[in-house]
Amino acid sequence: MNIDKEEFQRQYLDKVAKLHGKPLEETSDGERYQALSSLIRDYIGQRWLLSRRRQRQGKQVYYLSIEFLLGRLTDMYLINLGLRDTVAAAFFDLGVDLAAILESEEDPGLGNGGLGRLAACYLDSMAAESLPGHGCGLRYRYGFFEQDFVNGRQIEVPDDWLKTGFIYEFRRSDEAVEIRFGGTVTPELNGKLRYRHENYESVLAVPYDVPVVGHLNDTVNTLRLWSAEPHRTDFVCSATNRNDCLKTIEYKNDVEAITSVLYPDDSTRDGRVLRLKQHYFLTSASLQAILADLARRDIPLTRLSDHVAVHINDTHPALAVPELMRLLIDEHGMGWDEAWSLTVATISYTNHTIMPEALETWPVDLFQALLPRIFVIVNEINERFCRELWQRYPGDWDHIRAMAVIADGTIRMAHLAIAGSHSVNGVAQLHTRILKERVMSDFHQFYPDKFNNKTNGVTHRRFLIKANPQLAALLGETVGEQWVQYPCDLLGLLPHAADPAFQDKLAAIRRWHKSKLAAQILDATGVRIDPDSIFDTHVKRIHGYKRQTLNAFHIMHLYNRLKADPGMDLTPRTFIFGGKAAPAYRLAKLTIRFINALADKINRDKTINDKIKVVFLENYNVSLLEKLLPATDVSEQIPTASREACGTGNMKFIMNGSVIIGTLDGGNIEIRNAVGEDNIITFGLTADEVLNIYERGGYNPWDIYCGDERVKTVLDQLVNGFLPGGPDEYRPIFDSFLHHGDHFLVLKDFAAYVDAQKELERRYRDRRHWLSMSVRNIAHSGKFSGDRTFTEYAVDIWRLRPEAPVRCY
Ligand code: 26Y
Repeated sequence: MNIDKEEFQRQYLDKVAKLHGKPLEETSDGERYQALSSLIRDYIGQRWLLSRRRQRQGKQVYYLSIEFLLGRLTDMYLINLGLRDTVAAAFFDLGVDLAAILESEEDPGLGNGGLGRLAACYLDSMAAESLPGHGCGLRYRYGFFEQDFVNGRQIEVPDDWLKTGFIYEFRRSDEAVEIRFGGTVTPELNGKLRYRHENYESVLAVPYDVPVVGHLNDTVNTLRLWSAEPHRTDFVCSATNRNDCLKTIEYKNDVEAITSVLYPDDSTRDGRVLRLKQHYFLTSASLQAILADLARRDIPLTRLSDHVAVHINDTHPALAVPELMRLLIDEHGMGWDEAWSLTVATISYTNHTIMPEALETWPVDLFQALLPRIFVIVNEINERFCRELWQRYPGDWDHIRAMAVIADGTIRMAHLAIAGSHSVNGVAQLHTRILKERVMSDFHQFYPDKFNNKTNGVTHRRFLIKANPQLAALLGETVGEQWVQYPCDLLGLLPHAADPAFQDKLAAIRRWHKSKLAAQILDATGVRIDPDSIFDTHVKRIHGYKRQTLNAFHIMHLYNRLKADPGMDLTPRTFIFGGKAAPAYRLAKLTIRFINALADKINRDKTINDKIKVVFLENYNVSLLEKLLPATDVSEQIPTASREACGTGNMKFIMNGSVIIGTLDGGNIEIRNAVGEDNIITFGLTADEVLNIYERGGYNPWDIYCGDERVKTVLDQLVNGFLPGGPDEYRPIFDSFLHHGDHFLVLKDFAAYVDAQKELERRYRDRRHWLSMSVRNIAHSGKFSGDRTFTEYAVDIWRLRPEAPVRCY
């Protein structure tokens, strides 16, 4: 956008006056933020309209996702509009602290982890590549919970992110659609097979559109978030009948619950029903809007798949398959076969996990009661699919039952998604191989052409340009500003990897961020950390397979060594943790308590000369990640091999020059191939070794406990009163390793991890060598740009033609 500093100042002061009726000097940071965001909203509105007009002809992509983990938007809008420098200069002149203003923005946390942040990265990439790709999600009234620590324990506080309003959403009441739950369906035979759906509960889906601004181009795409609202109810309550009024209130509460929280507690039947309601609500509303838009564009439905691609992010929106069938057949009178080929040609599916507990299934009774018409369709899909299987595997009932969409009273959403789409992709080479060869091997044999890999990628705009502007500027000076459009240009850093002048600049930037982070950590936790220590960061959801305990056990072991030999030559290290545990996941919550207790013990111990410090930062979210990235020396990516489909944190850290210590899993393997094995520290069991252990039914952890003194000491310390909190507090963790089989093979990888940590320290001590590793990581990060991944999706899956495909791959 073209606007100079003075003009911006004039518009901003005008906005402050109009909104707040007082001079700038008297406004709070919050009020200043309001004025800035309101001005940005004005700027975007006009561009949005023009972009929509231009896009009318081309094929549109709709990315359906139950999560969109957006992070703060204002600074990203400024960057993408090309206004950040102008605005920073304008505020500097006005004596206003832009960074403080930006901190008053809520962090929209409409997601919980990798899958949701990936969806947000792809929105950013689609707009940056000028492709008409839109997000469809839910407008949760409360975001993923806010995490507080009380006595080291996680407490979940509702995330009331809408309390002061969300300036970047545009409510479109006129485009609301109706969603129907429950009731009865009866076949009506009058020439064609039709169904009458009666006695259902009707809910309004109201869209709120959020603009997605492309980087330095004219594109503004849309993220459409649906909100559940009751039909008009006030007239019922004004009537005299009190019972009607109570029923109306109940209806209103039930409806509003649909978009109240992300992942409602599924330990009760009501909770499970609510989740399924959310899934149907999202898919039905999105597809109705997509078909309405097609009609507005005067495109016949028979050409649907030439003009629309619907992508489902994991199986949560897999009801798109039967819902699209319903719309085509019931609402538009199409026959089954034509509807089916259009559905399959339109829909594509990404699998994000092979963890058995995350492969969604629904009990038939629950499903049928909530979605009776959809159930009839799923049943028909299943029958036709099983007939096809019979043709191929006549008489092989076991095979057919294993692949069926409905079996043993449950509906398997992954099977539905695979049967009903033309493309199924994994998110890293290893993950796709495991899908093809193991988890979905039957399907791969049956549909070899559907399966493909799309290794994840992330956006350099948020995680480098926004998070680390100083580094972004240094990269621009060194390889040319074009790297922003073509992240592979970062390969141009390679000749500078060993250049001491360049290394020193990089080191100075990192040191600046470390000292800033140290001040923030002191402020937030009261713990003083040394900016010259190694910052070793482990941030992600807390989960057994992500093995925060492996990191913690190594820290305990280091501490034990220091206690035994206080003069030990150890490079001071700060271990930083962050991450939320699912509220119902007891062991994960206890892991937080355990690491906090360990931190307490170590940080208070004056005898170790501050050689190690441990902090667990509260409420890890996108904004906190952005502060950690530029200040991190070592990034922990240590899942049990084969369990982490890809991981995306690994990519965000390397683009900021952190060095990974990691297992040979998911994206780490491809990062190692790109940066070279000298520039990453890998260790531990391979995926095939892990899978073989699982096939043998596990291993005996007592062998390691009894055979490795270090492991025995650390495990005993969980239950002998070594940690604050008492000897029984952490027993479930102890038991999970020794009595429940160490499912994630932490003890099995312990020795290799300790060796890898030693190797890491050895390399860190050679400062020049370490910095050259750091440079090489940044240089190779271009391959892990979401623009690259997204272009692959566009060409291979959605059959779009990007204007200028991301070059150099
Ligand atoms: C149980 C069900 C409701 C469910 C809820 C959330 C199932 C899955 C999920 C979330 C999965 C997820 O975030 N997966 C992650 O996706 C990333 C993006 O592809 C991967 O990088 C990461 O390895 C994977 O764990």
